[in-house]
Amino acid sequence: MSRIVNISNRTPGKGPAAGGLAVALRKVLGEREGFWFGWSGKLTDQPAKEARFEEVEGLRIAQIDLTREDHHAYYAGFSNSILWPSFHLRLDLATMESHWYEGYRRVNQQFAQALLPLLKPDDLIWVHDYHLIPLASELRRLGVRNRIGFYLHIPFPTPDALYAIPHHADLMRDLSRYDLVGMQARRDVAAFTEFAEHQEPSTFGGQVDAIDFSRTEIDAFPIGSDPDAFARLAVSPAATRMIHRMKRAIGEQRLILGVDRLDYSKGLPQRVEAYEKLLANNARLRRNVHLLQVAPPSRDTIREYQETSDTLDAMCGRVMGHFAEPDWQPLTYVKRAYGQPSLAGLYRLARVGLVTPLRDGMNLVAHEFIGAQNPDDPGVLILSRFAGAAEIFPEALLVNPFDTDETAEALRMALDMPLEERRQRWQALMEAARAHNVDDWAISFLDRLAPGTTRKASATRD
Ligand code: ADQ
Repeated sequence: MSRIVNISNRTPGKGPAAGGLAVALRKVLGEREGFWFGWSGKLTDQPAKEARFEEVEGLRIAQIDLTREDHHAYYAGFSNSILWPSFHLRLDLATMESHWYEGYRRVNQQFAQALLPLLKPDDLIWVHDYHLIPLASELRRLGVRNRIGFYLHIPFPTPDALYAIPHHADLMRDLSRYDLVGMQARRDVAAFTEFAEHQEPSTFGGQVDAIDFSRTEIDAFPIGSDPDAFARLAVSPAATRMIHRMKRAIGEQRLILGVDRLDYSKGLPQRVEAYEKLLANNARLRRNVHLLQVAPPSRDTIREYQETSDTLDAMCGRVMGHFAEPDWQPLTYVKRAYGQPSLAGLYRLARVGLVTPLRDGMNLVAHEFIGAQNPDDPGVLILSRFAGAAEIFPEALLVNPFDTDETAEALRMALDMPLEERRQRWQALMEAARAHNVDDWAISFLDRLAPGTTRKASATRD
């Protein structure tokens, strides 16, 4: 069976990580030969040429260091101040410093050069996410003929947002150098196809060469979690301890739960505003509900992230000032990450899971929340229609997160929902979560990348 060479910006570290990819892939790749390649997390003065190998919790990991300047332009710059906001349709939050593109390109070249001596001819190469769009081009330039797949974990932008990105035509040409491009949702494939089929009018009236996508297969491969593992985790001793801690704090109040990285795409201020409206419109719920928002900071060197954090601080303070009493607090806001067992406990205790990103590739919190519910007394999932997960989970209460009146009303409905309806909805959701579990996601992507090569893995699993 071919080895899998898995490549992402960061390789998985030890301990709890508030990042989607590590959680999703650790298990599947642990069962295959190969290695995971990425940046070491170290910044140096000189560019590193060779990767270092180490073993992390059963995975073979190869890493390179990057220079401070390159890393800044590549990561905080082009990837997270241009591509992330634009792909999430937040051009207003993008900083279009197009010179960052040089550092972005250089880091992709360094990845390719360090990878080259490590590759075998029949390795399957799987590249992850928007940091590494040019990697296949750079590998092909060095003569690599292997099958290379790319998976985009975030949404694909609509054509107008795409055209606003400096060097977008190069990036699209880079995507055409992959054998397979996987997206989270059908809406992303549709946006990509719209670009590929129409392509754009020429700049300055000149002729633009159409990009040839005929050798690249594009499809949706919605990622998932391991819902049965979450079901087990949710009754583990660590989860039970967390449930007791929370119950000591809120007693019989019903818990509304949000769990996110602190990111403007997650719609956190809108969520708190919806909760504020719920309390304002339904006096009977005061003292009977509690919002817990868990949101550890991420990318906090970027100004827009600090601003989101400040906005959220101010909004939580406002709701506290307005509704809190000496013996009742309407919400708790925790700016730290928790391990999966503690999260599973919180999911299970929650009457409502509030997952309301303004735009999200998939959103694994929605999958994990479903897995962790008590089948006899399940909570209700309120889910943004702009999360990729909305295509998988139509039985959630789907909301437009920009409309905080609508979200407030969904909260009221969720809190009032009879047990029978909660059970019926949850059963359908759990079935969908199982049908989209993370093992099948990885196997179906790899199977499409190299037909026949993962059959053995599927058979062993069954
Ligand atoms: P993220 O934007 O990081 O991921 P999401 O899918 O919601 O978002 O979460 C990924 C993982 O991080 C989940 O396993 C979750 O449990 C964990 N996590 C989130 N908040 C946490 C917290 N407060 N404490 C501890 N753990 C936390 C990106 C894309 C998503 C896509 C994933 C996977 O933005 O759209 O679903 O990749 O493809």
